[in-house]
Amino acid sequence: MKLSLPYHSVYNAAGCRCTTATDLDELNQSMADAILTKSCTLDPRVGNPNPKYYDNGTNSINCNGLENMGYASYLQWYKNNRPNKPFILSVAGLSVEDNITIIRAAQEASVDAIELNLSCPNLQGTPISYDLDEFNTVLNEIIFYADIKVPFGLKLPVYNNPTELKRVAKMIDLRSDYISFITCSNSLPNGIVYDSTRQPIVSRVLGGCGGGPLMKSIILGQVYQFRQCLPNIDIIACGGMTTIDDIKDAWTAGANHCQVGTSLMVQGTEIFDKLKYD
Ligand code: RRO
Repeated sequence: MKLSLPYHSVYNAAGCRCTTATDLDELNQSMADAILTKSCTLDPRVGNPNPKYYDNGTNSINCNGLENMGYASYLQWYKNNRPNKPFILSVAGLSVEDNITIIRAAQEASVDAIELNLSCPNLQGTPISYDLDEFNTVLNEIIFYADIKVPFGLKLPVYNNPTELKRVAKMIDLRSDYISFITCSNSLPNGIVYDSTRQPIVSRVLGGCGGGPLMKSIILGQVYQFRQCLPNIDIIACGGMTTIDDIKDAWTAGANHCQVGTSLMVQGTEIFDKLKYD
């Protein structure tokens, strides 16, 4: 099923000012074209110890660790508020079974779309979407058992190896009856930022990095390569989108919509006023 968003939508990236009910209220009142939740699990999670986020105004690092209210609270917020813009649930269950349970409940609640996140950089071991055999198996199971009937997409990690990217594109193409969009991309895993006393700035030392012109170049490359392989799928650019020119670059590379992450963290929801254009 096709994603139904206003043409060239601009909205928040999962994880950025979308974790609490107050965050969702603010997104609802903002000029964002849609509301995407923090990636949710079956049960609420407090995530990693603080500090788990840092930015220097341009680049960010996080080791959030999937802090979230639990899927039921996001669906409850949706039920209570009925926003007059699309509501997208980001799903990051800790097992195939959890993902199936959450996706089924989200469909029952008539969310507008589901973005499945199998690319969190801050959990133990290899993110599923980097282990392509495992990714293939997990997608088969989720699609088979979750009975997908709302617009459904994948939040992908950065694939620097073009052969790997093409293999992922093929996996998506084979499931194009179910997967209608992809979001390129999650943060870059396992960076380090030290403070002025040479201490790691986030509690787990390593974290996912995002924001800024370098990230934007990487993301434009991901969008461009996936667009060549997947002419009919919706592609959402996410990473280093700060100005209208960045967003126009994303359309040029082949994106349909854009998500804003670090710049939303830095500037707050007012960034969506600035990113409106005709
Ligand atoms: O919660 C996180 O640590 C996190 C997630 Br789920 C994700 O997908 N990307 C990220 O940078 N952080």
